[in-house]
Amino acid sequence: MEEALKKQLQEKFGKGIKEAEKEEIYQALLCIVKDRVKDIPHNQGKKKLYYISAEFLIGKLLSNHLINLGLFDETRQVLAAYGHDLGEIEEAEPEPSLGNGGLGRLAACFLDSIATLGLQGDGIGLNYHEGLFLQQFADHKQVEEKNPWITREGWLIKTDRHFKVPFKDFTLTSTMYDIDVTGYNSGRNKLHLFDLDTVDESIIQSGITFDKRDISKNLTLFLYPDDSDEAGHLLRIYQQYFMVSNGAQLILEEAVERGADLLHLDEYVCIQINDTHPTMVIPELIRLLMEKGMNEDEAISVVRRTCAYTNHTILAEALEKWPVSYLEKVVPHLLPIIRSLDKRVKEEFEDQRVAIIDKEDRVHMAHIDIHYGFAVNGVAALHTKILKESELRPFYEIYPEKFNNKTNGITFRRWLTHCNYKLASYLEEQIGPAYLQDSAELKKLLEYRRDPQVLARIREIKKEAKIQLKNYLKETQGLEIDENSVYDIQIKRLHEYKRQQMNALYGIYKYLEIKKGNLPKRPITMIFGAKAAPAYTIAKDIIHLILCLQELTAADPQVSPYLKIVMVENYNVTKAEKLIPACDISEQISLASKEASGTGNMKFMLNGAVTLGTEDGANVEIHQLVGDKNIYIFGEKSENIIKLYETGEYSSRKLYDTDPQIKELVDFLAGEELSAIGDPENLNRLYEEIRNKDWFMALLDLKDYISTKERMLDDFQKEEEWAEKMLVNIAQAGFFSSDRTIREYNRDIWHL
Ligand code: 26Q
Repeated sequence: MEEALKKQLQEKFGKGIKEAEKEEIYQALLCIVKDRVKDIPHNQGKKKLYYISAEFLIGKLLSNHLINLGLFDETRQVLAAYGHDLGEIEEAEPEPSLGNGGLGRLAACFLDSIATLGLQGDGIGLNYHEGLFLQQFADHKQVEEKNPWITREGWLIKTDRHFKVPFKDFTLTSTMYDIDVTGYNSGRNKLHLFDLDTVDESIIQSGITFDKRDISKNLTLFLYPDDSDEAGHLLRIYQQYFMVSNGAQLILEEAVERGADLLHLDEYVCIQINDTHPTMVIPELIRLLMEKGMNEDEAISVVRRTCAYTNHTILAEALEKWPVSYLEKVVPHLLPIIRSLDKRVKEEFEDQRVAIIDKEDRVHMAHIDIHYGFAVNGVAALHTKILKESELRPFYEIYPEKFNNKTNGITFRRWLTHCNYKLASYLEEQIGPAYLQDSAELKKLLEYRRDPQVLARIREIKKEAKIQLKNYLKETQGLEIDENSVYDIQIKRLHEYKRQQMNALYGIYKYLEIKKGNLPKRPITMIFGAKAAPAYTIAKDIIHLILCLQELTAADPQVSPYLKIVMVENYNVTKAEKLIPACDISEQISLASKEASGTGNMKFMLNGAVTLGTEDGANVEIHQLVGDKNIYIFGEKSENIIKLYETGEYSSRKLYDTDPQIKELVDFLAGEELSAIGDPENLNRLYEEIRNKDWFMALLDLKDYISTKERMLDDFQKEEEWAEKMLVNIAQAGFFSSDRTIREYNRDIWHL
């Protein structure tokens, strides 16, 4: 690496390694790594998997490739010898913001594991020029800006594949871009991102607003453009169809190249549909196969053997339903097929609940996937159980054999080796490198659970990560935090069901306790990171609350030595990589039954944080693995929550009126301390929402949450015992490797 780097820097910039600027070293490494990646053979085989997804939250790629190519250690050492730090060099790399949260990051972890296992599998998505959005804070509020990430030199490779995509009034010609996907010590796959040459960033006015009707200029500008009006809705249909039509054409072309007889497409291809956003791939494939001469029965039968669907949510508002009239306006040529699919279902099943087109003439996208795919999976054991028993029960009764669980996972290359190099190296010293290929090996660490030396070293590594985070937050946001405090972290999309508002109410509780003179034994740093969907008013009000609490606590000399509340701006993959290794308490506090899985919970555990959580999503499986002593569980169970929704019995107002402690905390939202800092309109709206609606029942679990967190903070003081909890969490995290998840997908669904 040293020679290659010298040569590149000399040729490109006429400099040696020592004198080169960080940006220049990054450019040189980019060139070297891209070149090496090219030499890795593509994974091959008769059958190929396509993972089609609206989001791929891939994060920065330099270290990822270095690790996978086995060049990470060497590169770090070479740079260090010349006074450079790889972490700092990476700051020159822009992070693509091609995703929103868990579903997108999962897709990225899966691509890493698919390649690592030597499986032939590519991603298919869109090349959003401005990503989701860049979050900035102004006046204690979220402001959205565009987030350009495409640069002249980067990982994106323009190909000469183009497809024609027909819409109602015009046809667009796509360009396919590729990003290489490497595996750990293994072969190579691709992420294909489709785009239009005519897209024009200059149509963006202030923030993220633009003319939603100018499709040839706006199609791939943003992920999830605002769909609060009809033009926005139509734009999302344009995007989705553009993604799946390109995908379907590519898939068929490549299958034919591999020698497929299209009547046996399922022997050559499996398509994994990542939630309902790519669902139109089903009617589109049927359409294309019929164009090639198949009759409808044949085409349906082929597609049904080829497509599999993953469900990532049970929230009603996320289950996509498109009005037929909207589809008519964008893709009228798909409607005869969708109507025919619907007719076949109605002929076979009387139950209205399983219809594709409902009485209000809306197309239920998930229903297409379930009827016309061969597999349906949930993403954690509890989630799949809820799908079978309640949310998708009528479907489970029809097709029990299609339903299966695939508990999510994370790639340890990014979420341990890269983000917590010191811990990864120490684990390797203790138990050997085998855990990198076989994550179950991490259990060997349990032998050391009472070894004071090992426990001391694990604590030391955590402390170093906490200092690094402190410095990072100081440099990037001017925030002051104390590395001797306990770091309590909640980072995820902002949503009421994830209950950041409940955590904020804890912050208010602690603030008031400190004001009364009840000081915590150890200072507490509460850290939040979250983007709110631009049109999600209450989510933005919750951000406003947190930012007001940040100022309130920082400005109060009586409180700030004991309690800091901070919110990280523009939370993304890169920031997660810095926050997770430094965390003591991992907040996983969704209302039971609402978080399909969670994957942040797994990342924290692997890095030695202890979970404070409800029995929801994969928390249930974490609980089973680490045992009662090594996790803090609170809150109402999912069965009871589901019943509460059925009976409509829950009343936050009753809790507010009858419990003085709850009332005190909720009243603080509308009190003078906060309104002196923030905007009374936002604070009062949130106050009324929680007091009178509280759809996700934050007040129901609030008291149990507070007392469990207090017990946890007490236990944090028992340093040896806490270190053992950290160790057990790390040791039991092996199950959550995405390599394990992908082996299961391949064993049960893909059969590559
Ligand atoms: C739907 C309709 C209109 C506009 C947007 C959407 C939409 C967009 C994104 C609906 C859902 C999403 C994203 C969902 C998501 O990220 N789900 C998460 O998936 C993770 C991976 O399986 C799980 O771990 C999380 O529990 C789940 O919340």
